[in-house]
Amino acid sequence: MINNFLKNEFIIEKIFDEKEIQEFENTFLKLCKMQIRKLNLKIKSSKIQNVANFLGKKNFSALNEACLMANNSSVGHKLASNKKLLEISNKLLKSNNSSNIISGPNIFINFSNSKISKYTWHSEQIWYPKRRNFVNIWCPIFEDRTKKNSIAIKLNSHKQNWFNFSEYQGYDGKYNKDSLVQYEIPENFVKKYRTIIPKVKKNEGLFFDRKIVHRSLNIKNKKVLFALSFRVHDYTNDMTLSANWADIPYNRKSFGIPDINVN
Ligand SMILES: O=C(O)CCC(=O)C(=O)O
Ligand SMILES: [Fe+2]
Repeated sequence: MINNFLKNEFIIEKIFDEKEIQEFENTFLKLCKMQIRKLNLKIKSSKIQNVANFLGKKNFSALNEACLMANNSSVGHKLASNKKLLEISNKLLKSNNSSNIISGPNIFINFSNSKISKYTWHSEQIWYPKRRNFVNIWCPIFEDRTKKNSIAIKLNSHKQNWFNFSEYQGYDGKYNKDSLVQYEIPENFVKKYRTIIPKVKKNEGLFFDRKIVHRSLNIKNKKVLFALSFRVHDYTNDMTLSANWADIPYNRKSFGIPDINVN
C-alpha cells in the first residue's frame, strides 16, 4: 500500500460501511429539505438529485449551509472518527499518532454545466502552506464515481513544490459570486503531466499526496455529483503552534515563536 502511494502518489482503499454512509446521506437530504421548508418552498420528491438541484437553483447559499450542517452532524463526526480513515492515513504519513488532526467531512457538490462549486487546477499544499505532513482523502457519496466522473489528477505532479498560484473568485475565467475562490495553478504549468481520472467507488477513499495537482471535472450531463473530503494531519513538525489547519503566513497572524522545536 505504502509503495503504491510513493510510486503513484495516490491509493484507493475501502473505508466506510455502507450503513454509515447511508446515514450521512439521509441526514444531508433531511437538512436540505429543512432548508426548503424554511424558505417557504415545497418539493414532493425525496430524491437527492431533485432536492439538491431545486435548492441549489432557488437559494444556493441555503444549500451550502445545509452542507455545513451535515458536516457537523453526529453522523458527520462519526465518519471523521472512522478507524480505517485514521489507520490508513497514519501509514501514509509514516506517523503512529492517535493525536493526528482530522478535518472534514466537507461536502463537495458538482453540478454539471455549472460554474459554481468547482475547483480549477490546485494542490492542497497551496491551501495549507503551514502544514507539512497531511493526506487528502476524497470519497464519493450517493453513487460510485467510476465512469470518468471523479476528479482529475496530474500524475507525478507531487514531485515538485507548488507555491505559486493565481488567486481569484470564479470559474472558467469568469467572476461569479457563487463560485469558489481559486488558488489556481495555470494550465500552462501542468500541461506536461499526464491527466488521469481514478475510478473510486462509494465507501472507498482516494488518498492523495498534498502536493498532487488536481481539479474538479466539468461534465456535461444533467447529474449532480456528491463527494466528501477529509484531511488527516500530523502537526508534529509544523512550524506553528496554531490548531488551525489553515494557519496562514504573511499576514502576521500565524502563531510562531523564535526557535520553534521541530525537525
Ligand atoms: O470534488 C471536487 O470536485 C474537488 C475535490 C478537491 O479538490 C479535494 O478533495 O481536494
Ligand atoms: Fe483539492
